[in-house]
Amino acid sequence: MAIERSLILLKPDCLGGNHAGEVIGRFEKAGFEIRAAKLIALTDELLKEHYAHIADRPFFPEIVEFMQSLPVIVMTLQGHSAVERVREIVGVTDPAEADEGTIRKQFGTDVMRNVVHASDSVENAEAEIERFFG
Ligand code: FUP
Repeated sequence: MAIERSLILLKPDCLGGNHAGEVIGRFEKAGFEIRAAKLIALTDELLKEHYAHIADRPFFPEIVEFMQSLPVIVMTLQGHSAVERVREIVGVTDPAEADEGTIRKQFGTDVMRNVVHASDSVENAEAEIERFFG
């Protein structure tokens, strides 16, 4: 098992719902180490880069509005197979389809208000960490 890093965003519904402590606790209990963390307001430019793969979809303006509705916490987690294991803990994109016990199942509202972002590959994780932390 390789030691990997994953880039996590605690989205506005996470902070707005006062779930940040519990969500971070899930990651800590699973054995991940927090290597970096900060509270930021997401700019249009950052969102366009981060969501480049969905920037031309009709729902993108709504995502921008939501993601800018409150600050987000951006953090880097490190541990064994972090990319895959963090996404297991988070659950699939749509909370309604997420497994019982996952973060999105427990705290998510809908496909947009799904609590957290977590990197989907080692390559994307490294690019996202560079984007948010330089
Ligand atoms: P994920 O990797 O699980 O964050 O999912 P995606 O990269 O596919 O989607 C990015 C964000 O777009 C998700 F957080 C939710 C949002 N989204 C919608 O709001 N509607 C959709 O139909 C698909 C995605």
